[in-house]
Amino acid sequence: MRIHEGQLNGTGLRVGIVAGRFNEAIVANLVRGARDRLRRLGVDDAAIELAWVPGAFEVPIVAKAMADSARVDAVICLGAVIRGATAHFDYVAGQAAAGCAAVGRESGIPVIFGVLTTDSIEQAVERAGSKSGNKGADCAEAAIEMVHVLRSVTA
Ligand code: INI
Repeated sequence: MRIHEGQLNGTGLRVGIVAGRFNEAIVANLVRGARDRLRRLGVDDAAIELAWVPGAFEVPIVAKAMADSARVDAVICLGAVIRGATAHFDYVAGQAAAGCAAVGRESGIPVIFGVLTTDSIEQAVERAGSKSGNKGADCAEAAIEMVHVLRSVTA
C-alpha cells in the first residue's frame, strides 16, 4: 500500500498569514502562535508574510490574492468571531469558513482555517494561547503537513 503522509518540516517553505483585526487582542495571539510554530518547524521568518484585514469576513479575498501570487506555498487564515459580540455571527463565521475552503479548492495550495468561532470571549482566549492551546500554532503545523501531503499525492 502506498501511504501519503506530510512531514512537519518547514525548511524552504514560504507561508502567508491573513488575519482579521476584529477582536485584535485575541487574533494577535493566534498570529504569534502561528509565527512561532512555523519558525520552530524550520520556516525562515523572512519567508512568512502577514496581511491584516478588517475582519474575518474579509479574510478569504486576501487569502485568494496571496494564494494566486505564487509567493507562498500555503496560506493560514486567522480570526476570531464571537457569538455574544454580534448578531450576524452566523453570516460572518459561515462566510469566512466557506470562503477559505473555496480558496483552497480553487488555488490548489493548502488554505488552513484558523478563524475561531466561539460562544464567548473566554472560549476564544482559551484557544489563543492559554488553557486550550493556540489555534494559530495548530494551523502552522497543519499548513506544513498539508504542503507535503499535497505534493506527495500530486507528484
Ligand atoms: N468580524 C470578526 O472577525 N469577528 C467578529 O466577531 C465580528 N463581529 O462580531 O461582527 C466581525 N465582524 C466584522 C466583519 O468580519 C467584517 O469586517 C465587516 O462586516 C465588514 O465587511
